[in-house]
Amino acid sequence: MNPAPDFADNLEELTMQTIELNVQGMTCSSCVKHVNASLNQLAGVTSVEVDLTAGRVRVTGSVEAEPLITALDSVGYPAQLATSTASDIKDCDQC
Ligand SMILES: [Cu+2]
Repeated sequence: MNPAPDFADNLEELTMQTIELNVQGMTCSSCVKHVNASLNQLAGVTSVEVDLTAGRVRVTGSVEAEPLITALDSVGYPAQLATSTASDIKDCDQC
């Protein structure tokens, strides 16, 4: 039979975290479904909450923001990481 596998070294442990994204282009409940589906299929995603009116998505799981953003982009909803203090933006790179 097979020798006991030793995968322990390969385990990349990502801690559970909640990532908030600002998502553009969500206009109806159908969009919400698309966004939900595209995020839920990603490895490590535990839960997805979509706030249509705020244009925000909250993803919980052992995930990084980047694959979430990539997944949303690929289904037509440009997304970016929402800062936790969105109402308190002080520095702008462009002006
Ligand atoms: Cu829609």
